[in-house]
Amino acid sequence: MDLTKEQKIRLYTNLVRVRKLDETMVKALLTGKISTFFHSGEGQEAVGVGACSFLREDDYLFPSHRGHAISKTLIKGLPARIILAEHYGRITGCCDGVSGFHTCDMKLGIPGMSGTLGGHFPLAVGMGLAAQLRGKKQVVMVIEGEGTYARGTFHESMIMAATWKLPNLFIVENNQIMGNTPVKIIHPKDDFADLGFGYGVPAKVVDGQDVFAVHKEVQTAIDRARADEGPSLIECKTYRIQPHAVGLPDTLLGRPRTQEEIEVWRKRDPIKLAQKRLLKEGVLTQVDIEKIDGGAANEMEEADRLAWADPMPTDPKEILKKALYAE
Ligand SMILES: Cc1ncc(C[n+]2csc(CCOP(=O)(O)OP(=O)(O)O)c2C)c(N)n1
Repeated sequence: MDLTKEQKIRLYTNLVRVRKLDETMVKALLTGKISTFFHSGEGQEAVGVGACSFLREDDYLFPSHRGHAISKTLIKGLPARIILAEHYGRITGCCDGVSGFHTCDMKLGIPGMSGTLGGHFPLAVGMGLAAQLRGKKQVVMVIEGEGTYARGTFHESMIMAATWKLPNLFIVENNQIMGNTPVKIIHPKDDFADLGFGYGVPAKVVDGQDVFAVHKEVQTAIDRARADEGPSLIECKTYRIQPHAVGLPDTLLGRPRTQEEIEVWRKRDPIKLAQKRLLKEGVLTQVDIEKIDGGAANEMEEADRLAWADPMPTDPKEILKKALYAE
């Protein structure tokens, strides 16, 4: 189904919101306000935004560490102020079962992030089985980097999801680099989508810089899952603009990464691409674009202010009591 004008604007606005939140986090780090690390997702926003903008609240989402999941969790409803509070070590960021990098809020269908990459796959399939038994047509989405699709847990999970036609969606956020290793060295084929065919799972490759293309393929997969037709695999080709984590040396196999390649991908920035299309279609004007930009900037400034105003946790027992959950 074609997107309405409002839906297109929502996708565009979400891209801008995610970029501004990413920038807020990078700024806090580079100005020495926080001393953690951040795996920036700059340039990869269209994957999470395209995949998650129209999920239902009761759908489940298992995101990865890239961009500390903000292109997925912010879009599924986790407030920016909570995500920032977690990074700033504040109490609302680590209590009430809510946390940014660890991304858990069961009320929003975000069960948490696995620091052991690939730990999500079997959990997602378990939740897929639960969703199927519940019969409410919920879907369970996993979004992981391409490197993580080398884990055995993915293959074990695919067999079960495919055989039992579970409502799972496996999204490969292929940013071409795993840590400091180019993808070509860790995978024998050009397309990770090929991994689906061996399991009889429909699979597609999509331009991960094009939020509308990502949304279209993911929506088709969601519709299949809700119609009890089983899982799908979608590979989104994108590119990591920043180093693996902000502040780390930006190397590939021990050598500095070439700036030329980064510049080529910057030209296909997902926000610029979406902007160009929506201006051409007459969906947005330059004034609208500036308004959206200003709105997102205000949202993140306010979130930043509230996060810093939040108290630090003092009682470890209270944190443990609030941060653990069971369902
Ligand atoms: C099981 C496991 N192995 C290794 C790591 C260390 N590690 C953290 S991020 C990362 C790179 C993962 O690459 P990819 O899945 O492609 O995601 P990207 O960082 O490119 O977004 C690695 C190896 C980990 N967290 N878990």
